[in-house]
Amino acid sequence: MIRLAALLLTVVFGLAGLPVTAAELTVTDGQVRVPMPGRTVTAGYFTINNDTSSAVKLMSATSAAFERAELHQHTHQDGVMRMEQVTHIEIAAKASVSLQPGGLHLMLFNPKQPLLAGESVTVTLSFSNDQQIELSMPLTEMPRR
Ligand SMILES: [Cu+2]
Repeated sequence: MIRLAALLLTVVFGLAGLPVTAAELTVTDGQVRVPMPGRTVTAGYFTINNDTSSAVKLMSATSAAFERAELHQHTHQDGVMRMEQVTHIEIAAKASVSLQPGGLHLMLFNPKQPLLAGESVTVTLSFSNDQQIELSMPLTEMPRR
C-alpha cells in the first residue's frame, strides 16, 4: 500500500512537471549554442545532479545531430584560454556539476543538419553506472558582448 502511494505520488509529480524526489541522476538546464556563422564547432551546457549515494562519472556523449562529441575543460595557461579533452566528468554523491561557458563543456563537431535557434537537438549522455540519459537540448544564440 505504501509502495502504491509512492508510485501514485511519482505519477502525480511527473504529470505536474515538478522534480521527482527519488534518489537518482538527473540532467537539467541543457542547451546547445548555435554555431557562429561559418563555424562547424559549438558547445553544449547542462547541469548534472547526482542525488544518489555514490559518485558517478559522465563517460561520454553522443548526438545524432553531430559527427562527434567530446567532453572538454577550459584552462587558463599564461593568460591564454585553452581547452582540452577530458576522459570523464565526475559528480560526487549528492552533488551537482555544471557545464558552463569558461569551464567544463560538451564540444560538438560538424553538425549534420542546419542548427536554428529555437529548435533542439538530442544528446545522449553515458554514465559509469551504465545509465544513459537522453536529453532534448534547445539551440540558443551565443550571447552578444
Ligand atoms: Cu571545447
